[in-house]
Amino acid sequence: MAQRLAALRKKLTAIQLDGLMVTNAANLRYLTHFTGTSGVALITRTSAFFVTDSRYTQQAYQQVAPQGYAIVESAGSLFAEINRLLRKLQLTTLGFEADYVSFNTYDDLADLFDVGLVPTSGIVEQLRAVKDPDEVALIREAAAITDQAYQHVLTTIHPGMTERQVADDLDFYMRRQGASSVAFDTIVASGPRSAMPHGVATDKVIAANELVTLDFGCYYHGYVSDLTRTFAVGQPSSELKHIYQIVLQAQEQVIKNARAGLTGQQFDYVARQVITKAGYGDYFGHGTGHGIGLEIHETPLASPSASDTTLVDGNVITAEPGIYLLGLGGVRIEDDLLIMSSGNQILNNAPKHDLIVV
Ligand SMILES: [Mn+2]
Repeated sequence: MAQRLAALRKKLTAIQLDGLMVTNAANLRYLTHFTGTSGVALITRTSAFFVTDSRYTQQAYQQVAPQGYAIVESAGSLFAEINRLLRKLQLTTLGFEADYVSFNTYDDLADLFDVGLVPTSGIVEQLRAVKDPDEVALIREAAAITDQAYQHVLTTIHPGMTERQVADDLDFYMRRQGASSVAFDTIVASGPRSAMPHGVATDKVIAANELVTLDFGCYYHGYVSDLTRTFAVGQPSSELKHIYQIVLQAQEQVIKNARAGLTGQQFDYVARQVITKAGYGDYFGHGTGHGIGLEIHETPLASPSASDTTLVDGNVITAEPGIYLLGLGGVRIEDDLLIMSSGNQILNNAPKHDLIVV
């Protein structure tokens, strides 16, 4: 934590801010270890405060105080308490997280605070994009739980089950293995619904000879995993088998090439060119990858427009190309990669090398 605060203070100095007010829950957790829902951190170049209400005071002393924060319990508005601190500390410029402060809250803050409010964007997110070994270990564990859940579902899924039953089975299995919750609503998209990249599980009954795409993940001690596999329940059509092989090749090319120094655009292009050359470029509408960590979508992103993003050692990013054929079905294969200067490490080991038919 000392390292995180030191890195943040270096940024504050570079952009000439006296302090930063942090309100986003994931950023708060990253900087303070707080897991509650009501708190604001004020980090200056020399001090750190955490303001919360009485519901979380004890928790703040347990989680946040050991990280070097003075805990302040507020009886009323957390921002009023922050303002008292700003006066006491005689700050003149305060950064706030412009991406998460509503128009109305900004209005209130501008009235309440005596300091110059400076909108900032992505300061803590940039720090979060580079994972330390402890964070990688938690993502690895989240990925292992996800892999096990996939293996489990392959043994239980059968025609006649609904997508929702499969999702329940996956979700419950992950919690029994130590996950605190799912990372997002589990996607179970079967038959023609597999052409919907984000087809969250419905009451549709899974029929024989359909493709099924599962896209799911879990939280483990605050960190997420994100896994997608497409498999078949009985024999699907030859075109669907064909696109499986193309998506697999595209995803394997990404794994072969991903390393620090690549831009998000280049990372994306590795997959896109395989799919385009095979004639399915128009059926791959989303980006190839996104960072994961405390949140399911975070920095860095890999897409055709991500030319200003450069991957660095310690990023964890998904590799998830897909092909989606309206009315027929779709395929996506996704693993989580730890980016290193020499290449990458795959954090998942769920099988994918042949289309699995159950
Ligand atoms: Mn994903």
